[in-house]
This record gives sequence, C-alpha cells and structure tokens, in this order.
Amino acid sequence: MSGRNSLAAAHIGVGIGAFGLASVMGVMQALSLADVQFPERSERLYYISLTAHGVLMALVFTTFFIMGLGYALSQETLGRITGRRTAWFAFLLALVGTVMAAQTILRGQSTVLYTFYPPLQAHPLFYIGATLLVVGSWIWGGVMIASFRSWRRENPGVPVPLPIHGMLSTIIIWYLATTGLALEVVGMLIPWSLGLVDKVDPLLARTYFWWFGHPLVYFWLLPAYVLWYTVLPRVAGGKLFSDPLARMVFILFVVLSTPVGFHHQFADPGISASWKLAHTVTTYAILYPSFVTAFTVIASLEVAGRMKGARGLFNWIGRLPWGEPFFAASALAMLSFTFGGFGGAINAAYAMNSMVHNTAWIQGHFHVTLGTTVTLTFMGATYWMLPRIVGRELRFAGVARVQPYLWFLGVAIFSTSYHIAGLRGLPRRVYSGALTGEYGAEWHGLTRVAAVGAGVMFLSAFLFLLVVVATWVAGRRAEAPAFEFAAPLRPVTTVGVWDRFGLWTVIAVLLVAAAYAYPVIDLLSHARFGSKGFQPF
Ligand code: HEM
Ligand SMILES: [Cu+2]
Repeated sequence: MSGRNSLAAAHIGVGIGAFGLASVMGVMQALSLADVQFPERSERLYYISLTAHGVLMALVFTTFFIMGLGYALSQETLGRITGRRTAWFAFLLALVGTVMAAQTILRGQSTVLYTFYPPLQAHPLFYIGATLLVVGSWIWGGVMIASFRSWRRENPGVPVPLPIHGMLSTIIIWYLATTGLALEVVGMLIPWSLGLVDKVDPLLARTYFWWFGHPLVYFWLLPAYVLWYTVLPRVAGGKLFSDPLARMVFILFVVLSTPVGFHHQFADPGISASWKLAHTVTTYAILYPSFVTAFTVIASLEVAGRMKGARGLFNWIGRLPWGEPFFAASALAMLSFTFGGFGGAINAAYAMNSMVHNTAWIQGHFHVTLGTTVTLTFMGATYWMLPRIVGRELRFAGVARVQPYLWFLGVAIFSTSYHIAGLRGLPRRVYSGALTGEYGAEWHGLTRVAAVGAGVMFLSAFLFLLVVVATWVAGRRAEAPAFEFAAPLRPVTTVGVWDRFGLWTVIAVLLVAAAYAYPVIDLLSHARFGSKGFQPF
C-alpha cells in the first residue's frame, strides 16, 4: 500500500475487518437468545462471543475507523500528516494490542464483557492489550494535533477547516475520557490481574469506567457529525446552513460530554442521589447540541432540495439523492437517531431507568444508536471515501445502494423486538430467552423476531464487506476523486471564540474535576469495599 492516504486506508481496513468478524458473532448471539440450536451452542461460547463482539465493535472497529478518518481529513484539508513514521508506529502498537487482547478473549481467558467490571477478572494480556490500543490512539491524537499546529504556523489568522475543528474536538474528548479508563486499567485492573494487589473496589472501578464510557459515545458520534456537517450537504447538492453553529456544537460536546457518567450508575449503591442528579442535569444539557445538529443538518438538506428547484413545504425531501449510498446511509442514520435519542432520554430519567436497567431494552437502544447512527454513517462514508483513498472505482455500486436500507430494516426489526422484550423483563446478557420457563413465554416470540432482524443485519453486513473487498482488490483503477466538502451559506472568515481549543479544554477539565473529584475521593476512603477476583469459568 502506498500513496498519501495509505495510513487512512490501513486503519479503515483493520476497523472494517474487526466489524466483519464481530458481525458473525452478533448473529450467533441472536440465534442463541432465540433458542435456535446450532453446533457448539453453549453458555460458555455465548459469553466469549459477547465479549469479543462488544470489544471488536465498540472499541476496535470504531477506534480504527475514526483514526483512519482523521488521517484522511488531515491529509485532504490541511495538506499534511506531520509525523508519518510515528503514526505508523502507533498503528502497529494499536494493532498488536488488539490482537493481544482478542486472543485472550477467544481462548476463554477474558470473559469480562465489553464493560470489564470487576470482580470479573481477565487475563493480564487483555488489559495490557487494551492499554496498547488506547496508547496507540493517544499517539494518533498527538499526530493530528501536530499536523494542525504545523498548518496553523503557515496559516495564521485563518479559521481552522471545519472537518478538523470537529476532529480536534473529538480528540480532546478522547483524552478526557481515556484518563478515566487509564485510572481504572493501569491503576487497578493490571496490578490486580497480575496478583500484585489482592483486592479492588468494584464501585470505584465502575465509576472510572463510566467516566470513560459516556464520552466514549461522543468519541463515536462526533466523527459522524463531522461527516454530516461537512460532506453530506455537498453530496446532497446543497450547502452547510451554518458554520458557526457547527463549531459551537463541537465545543459544547468538548465541555459537556464527560461530567455525565453517573447516569449509567443510577442503580449503584454508594453514590449519593444528589451526585446522580447533578450528572442527570448535564446529561439533559448535552441533548441540546444534538438538537442543534438535527436542525442545522436538516436545514442544509432543505437548502439542497431548494437549490434543485423544490418550492413546496416538504417536496424538497423528494429531491434529495436517496439512491446515493453515502446520502442514504447518513439520512437513515439520522432517522435512527431520532428514535435512539428518544430512548436515550428515557434511559437518562432516574425513574424510567429503573424499568429498563439491564434489560434487553439496552441492547435494543445501543444497536439503534452506536450500531446504526454511527455504524451506518461510517458504512456510507466508506463508500464515499474508499475510491478517494485507494484510487479504485466502487465495485457493485448497485449493492451499495440497497445495503443501507437493508441495515435499517434489519435494525428496525431487531431493536424494536428487544426494546419490547426488555419492557416485559427479558434481562440483558442472557444466553437463552427461554431460561425462565413459563414467564419467558412473554418474550420468547420477540427473541425469535429479533433473530430474523439479526439475519437481515448480517446479510447487510455481508454485502457491505463484499463491496469493500471487491473495490479494494478488484475495483477498476481510476484517478482518485478529490475530497469535496460542503461550502457554508455564509463563510466564516476570522478565528472566533469557538476555535479557542485551549480555553475550552481548560473549562472541560474543570467540569470533569467538579463532577468527579468529590465522589472519587469519597470512594477512595472506603477501602473496605474491596473484592477478590471472580473467574466465571
Ligand atoms: C450483524 C449485526 C449485529 C448483530 C446481529 C448484533 C447482535 C447482538 C446481540 C444479539 C447482542 C447480545 C445482547 C445481550 O445478550 O446482551 C449484541 C451485543 C452488543 N453489540 Fe451487537 N450486533 C450487531 C452489530 C453491532 C454493531 C455494528 C455494534 C457497534 C458498532 C454492536 C455493538 C454491540 C455491543 C457493544 C454489545 C454489548 C456487549 C456486552 O454486553 O458486553 N453490535 N449484539
Ligand atoms: Cu451515557
């Protein structure tokens, strides 16, 4: 592989490879839940698979894809990647870490699910491998920042290109988030798994995990927003409705995405109700930048429809390029997000949360959000980007046109079923929907319907991989099309307050400290909650 976008191509290739492997596991899990017999079906295999699926999808696919996207955007908008050798070193580090962690999962030594809560204990190489993946991503962030600074020296007084504004925001969020993860993994789990300390405090570990776990959501989501703001209006034939609003949105995420973690810990004892309330307030605050995004992106699409001659109130929708794979994927991703956001607001409300906590509703929810809003956008972006980074024409373009619709249909069946089954009490993370005997009858039919949805998703995943692999190895070589970004209706010409990353980072750090310092100090003074390791198998 050579060429100016080979870094991007390598990262995206690894990400999509992880996605492909994990898709096979996903469909197997759905069959198991529906009690469809297949060879080797067992509880043990279920949890190994569930851990591998969660880690490969949520951590490996997303992180590699986002790193690759970042490099492509840096190359194409700043005209450089400063520190290519370092970037390749980081790639290898992340890859070695991933393989290290994955092999301990597949051997059955790290069945800790993707949340790795103690007292579940993994093999030390699982934690060390995950750490290497994160360290690799930190170096990626460093290379991106170095590229930006080098560009800034040559272009003083010019507003940072919007795609890079979004990526830099993503990187700041990632550094804030992974600080919590490092405290948990390096400070607690690695020494504990090596036997250097005898006990860990599960509640403290969970608190660190969710310090990481919610901003993780914005680490996934912001790159999708970058694509919606900067590429989608262009593909739709229109203009970005407002550039400053987009910058404000990215910065609001930098400021607000971390101090919200307790909304995942409503059911945990040992954290006071007032701290849970404080994190609930910030959680509802962070809905606001997503509402602004919905407004701005939809307004941009309306501009596109009107530029193509639409006059009526709604007929601009029909003028949009629904047969274009990137457009269709992103539009369906946004539609899913209206449902996902609705579910998220329910999860974030203390009383309603207790109704859905740890039920199948949760897997219904995150396959709509992460599994569709983010994933489908990345799939569409792959169709858009691949010819531009490997210099080959898209193969099976007709398949690429229907594949996003198929995914949307599959998830609609899959997630609706699990949402309802969850409301009827089906727990999350069980290997059989029939385990509870007669009571299980209330949801058993739903797990079967969900398995049909999983089959449709799997078919769609397969078609996606088919297009990607065929393009990569057998696409007709062609001049790589340029990366074209949407022009704003009114361009921003000066460096404004939303470009002051240093200032916003300081505010974000202060808010993280306000949200976590007291609860963490409180937990650290309760060493009696220590727990010995628990090996499930
Ligand atoms: C072919 C498509 C997919 C199918 C059929 C599928 C199916 C499933 C099933 C049945 C579960 C088990 C739920 C449980 O027992 O609690 C699950 C869990 C999960 N899935 Fe998927 N999934 C797919 C794609 C994705 C994608 C694209 C993502 C994210 C990018 C994703 C992320 C996750 C995560 C994070 C978990 C939770 C793991 C855990 O509980 O530790 N899945 N999936
Ligand atoms: Cu959250």
